[in-house]
Amino acid sequence: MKLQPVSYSPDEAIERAQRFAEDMVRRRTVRHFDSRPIPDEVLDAALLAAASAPSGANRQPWRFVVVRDAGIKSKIRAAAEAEEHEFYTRRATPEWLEALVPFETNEHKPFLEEAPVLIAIFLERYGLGKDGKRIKNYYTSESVGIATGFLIAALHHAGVATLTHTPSPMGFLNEILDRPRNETPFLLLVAGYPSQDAEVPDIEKLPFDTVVRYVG
Ligand code: IYR
Repeated sequence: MKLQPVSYSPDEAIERAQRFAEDMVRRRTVRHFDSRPIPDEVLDAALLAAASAPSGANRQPWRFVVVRDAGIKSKIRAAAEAEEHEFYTRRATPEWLEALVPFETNEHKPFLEEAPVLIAIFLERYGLGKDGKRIKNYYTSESVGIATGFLIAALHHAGVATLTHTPSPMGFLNEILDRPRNETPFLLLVAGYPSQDAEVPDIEKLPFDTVVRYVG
């Protein structure tokens, strides 16, 4: 089918690109949320944007499970904190713990109950045909990573802060959220509004010319 192209004049393109970048560079990962709810329409629109991401062979191997129920959030918190306890006391190497010092993280994850919304993002490793036959998916981590990026950007655009949380392993999410075996938890996105006293670590992004190189 014919593409319906979007086209901007160079001036418009520059304006749009710069406005978008200005908005995106203001994004900060937040770890302290208040309980103010996110409007359903904001969540729906952000998820629609996320689900429009490109994916290997258009298999769309992402599934988003939105959790707002206090009982389910508390189960997730308990299971995540059990894994985090193992991480901080046994699994993490001294080098890894050292790298985490600026973030002041520990095994306690109150945000999993305080934030109004948890979005558990699952990666569908393979599809299942009607006869139970496995249908191969392609570039699943790349695809789900891109969709997650779209989701974080869309929520940020609407003023919603997020935390990309990855308790490891996250198998408990399959049990608590009753997801099938062909889905692997990819990431737990905590979403909401920063609490009044929210602080963020004093960290910086790398200089532009370290991360970008124009050749030719
Ligand atoms: N999952 C742990 C540890 C952790 C690891 C990285 I890499 C971070 O950038 C932040 C935390 C936790 O959530 O505390």
